[in-house]
Amino acid sequence: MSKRKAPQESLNEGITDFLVELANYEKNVNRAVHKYNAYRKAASTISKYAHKIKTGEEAKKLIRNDDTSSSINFLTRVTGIGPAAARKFFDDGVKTLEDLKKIEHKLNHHQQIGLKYFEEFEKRIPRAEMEKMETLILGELEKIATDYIGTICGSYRRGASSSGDIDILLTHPNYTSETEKQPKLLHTVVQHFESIGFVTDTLSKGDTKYMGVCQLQPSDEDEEEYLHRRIDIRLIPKDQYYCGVLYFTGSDIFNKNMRTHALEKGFTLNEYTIRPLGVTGVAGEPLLVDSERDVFEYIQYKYREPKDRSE
Ligand code: DCT
Ligand code: MG
Repeated sequence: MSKRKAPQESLNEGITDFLVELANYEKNVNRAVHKYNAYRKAASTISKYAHKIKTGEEAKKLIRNDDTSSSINFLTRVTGIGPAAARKFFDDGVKTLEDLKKIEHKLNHHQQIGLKYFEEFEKRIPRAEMEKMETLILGELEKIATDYIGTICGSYRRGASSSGDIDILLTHPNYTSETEKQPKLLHTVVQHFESIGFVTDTLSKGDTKYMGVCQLQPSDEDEEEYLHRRIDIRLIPKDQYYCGVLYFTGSDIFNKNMRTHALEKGFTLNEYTIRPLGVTGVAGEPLLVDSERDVFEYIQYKYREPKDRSE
């Protein structure tokens, strides 16, 4: 009897067959050879795995294991390192946090701060801490000038139990899209937050957008120090403030859905304005907006409280 190789028992045949099918689809239908290769590679990795895959997480780990993209994705977790920089570091053999520390002098200021606080920035901010920061921020704004208007947006405003960062929107009645730029309104606030030790580092400072780092000082009842947190402050003209608040409250999915609905109703909506679209599809002048509700009403979208804006 001739020796016949026993058929290779594959525990994950369903998955690998499907991946091969996807690969062929990408190659033949979409002519996407890179996607074809990626699916083939994933199928090959999984076919060598000696256990039955039970969760997506397990499959992901496996597929990413030998993949350059896992190193590149990791590097982009450092604030200041985008996909292009990550790829460049990777090509130079810089793949881990330790590698980055060795070439710290080659990083720009933003990236250096990102590296310095890497572990702290990865941790989410508990809602109780966000509430403390909101009280401090709004209280200090009031001290600087009573007519500043500030809102902590992002997931915090949606009622999330924890947040990734602090997104502050700031405006002032004297500042509109018709007046001159007023960077001083923003820089005064930043300087004040630095002077009280709340803002500890700056990543970038423009006329309308500040990106930095902040930290609460522990009070007597606190047992531990607070972590360093990412803080963004945006100065927005008063007439664009509520479109800004709406946008930066999110979620990103809610924004996308609301923009789609706006288009269906003949409006174009972005983080600055809402404008009617003419028959030719050209956007007209911005509509007057004095609250988030105004935007909902223009496009006949049922009002939703921030806590109901996950999608
Ligand atoms: N946003 C958006 N589209 C994006 C990114 C952001 O519409 N691609 C808006 C919606 C949320 C807001 O900006 C703030 O962005 P993040 O801080 O990234 O989101 P978040 O909802 O505050 O989540 P996290 O708690 O992680 O900060
Ligand atoms: Mg956020």
